Amino acid sequence: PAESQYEFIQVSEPRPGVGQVTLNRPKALNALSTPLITELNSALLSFQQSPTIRAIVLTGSERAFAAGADIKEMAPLTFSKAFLDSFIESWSNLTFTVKKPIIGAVSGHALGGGCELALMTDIIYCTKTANFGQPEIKLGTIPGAGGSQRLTRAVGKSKAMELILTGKSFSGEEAERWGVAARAFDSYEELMEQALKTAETIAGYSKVAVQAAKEVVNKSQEVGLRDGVEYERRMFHALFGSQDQKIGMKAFAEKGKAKWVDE
Ligand code: CO8
Repeated sequence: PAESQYEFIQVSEPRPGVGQVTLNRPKALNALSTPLITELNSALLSFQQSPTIRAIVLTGSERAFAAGADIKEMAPLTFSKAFLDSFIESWSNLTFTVKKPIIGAVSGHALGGGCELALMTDIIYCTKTANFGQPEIKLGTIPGAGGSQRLTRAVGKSKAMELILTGKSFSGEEAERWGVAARAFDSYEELMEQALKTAETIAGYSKVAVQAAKEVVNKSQEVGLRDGVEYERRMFHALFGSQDQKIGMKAFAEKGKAKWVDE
């Protein structure tokens, strides 16, 4: 879609096969209002449907990935309205309907819903000074977009309890050390360069294998070990039915470079 159709985000294709969504609501530090989330979902869906995009980078600005759900929008919300409109439910589209890998490139604030949005991405890269946290407790509420579940899976119960019950934030350096982020970088420029580079690497592999890999890793977050391993094995078996498996292994044997057909 044309960039101009969006008010709160920007979309681009900065590298071959790589789609980038940049949250762009600078006056509110990318606070995640419903219109912003609607645009984000629409952009991700069009990347999902695009035949050329193979990996996605989701980022904000140097100052803020996103400073949370829009507090001004939430302040007057009632239980019945939130419940009946399934407030926040559409956020999960990112995790449950996008099969292409998403790299979250986090600089600055990633608080509340912003931290949760980052946790929904497949790989988090951040700056060492990034400011992650779940400060909802300070507002008289709790994480509502998966933070209590995903952060706990990432850092373990005791640390997650401490973070969620105190609202204390943690740095990008800590995020890397605790395994929340895959890597933390010294500068914003380096962060973006490395995020795009990794996305480009992934975009260079077979679409079928990449999306199967994402699916099996995600399965590990949902089911027990035995079921997960079995699911992985079935998917592994299934990939012998793909042409790209034949192409990849033949190229290795012939010391050539695989030319994927995505079938
Ligand atoms: N919502 C709405 N507006 C915001 C938000 C937000 N989350 N964060 C910042 N802004 C606005 C500020 O109001 C300010 O606007 P204005 O200029 O009109 O006053 C502008 O952005 C700039 O912010 P500051 O002047 O405060 O900038 P500072 O650099 O001084 O401070 C902070 C930056 C520390 C990030 C500070 O803005 C802050 O504490 N923000 C709120 C962080 C927060 O509490 N986030 C959690 C929100 S709750 C949440 O996400 C609930 C999730 C549960 C449901 C699932 C998601 C909906």
